[in-house]
Amino acid sequence: MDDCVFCKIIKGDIPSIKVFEDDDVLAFLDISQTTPGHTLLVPKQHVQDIFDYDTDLATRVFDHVPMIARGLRAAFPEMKGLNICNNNGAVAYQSVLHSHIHFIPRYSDADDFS
Ligand code: DGP
Repeated sequence: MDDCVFCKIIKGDIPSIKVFEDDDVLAFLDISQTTPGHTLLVPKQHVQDIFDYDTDLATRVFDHVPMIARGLRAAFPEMKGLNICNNNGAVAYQSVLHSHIHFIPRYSDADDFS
């Protein structure tokens, strides 16, 4: 997808801070850093949202979730918890139309939820 910001990140046309990469996925730091370590996991194949996945691709992408979570816990030992969320559709606050999973580390009860 020529006009997709996450496809450009996957291709390296837009720089990102990579957390993990293999043949199926790229994980990189979210530009907004809602909290330190806020990470996005995206399929390399362009799919718009959860409704676009077939079972095989869903398995290959979502199987990475525990590993990314454990990696963030190792990298940010002061992390006390983690929100994992996946927005689908503008009404659900999806702003980038290339499916992605947010990992938002939580450090205290006072962390802003946004
Ligand atoms: P969502 O609202 O669920 O579609 O989240 C999209 C996220 O993508 C948002 O938290 C900000 C992030 N984002 C948008 N553009 C860029 C970019 O160019 N680089 C990085 N690293 N993150 C981006």
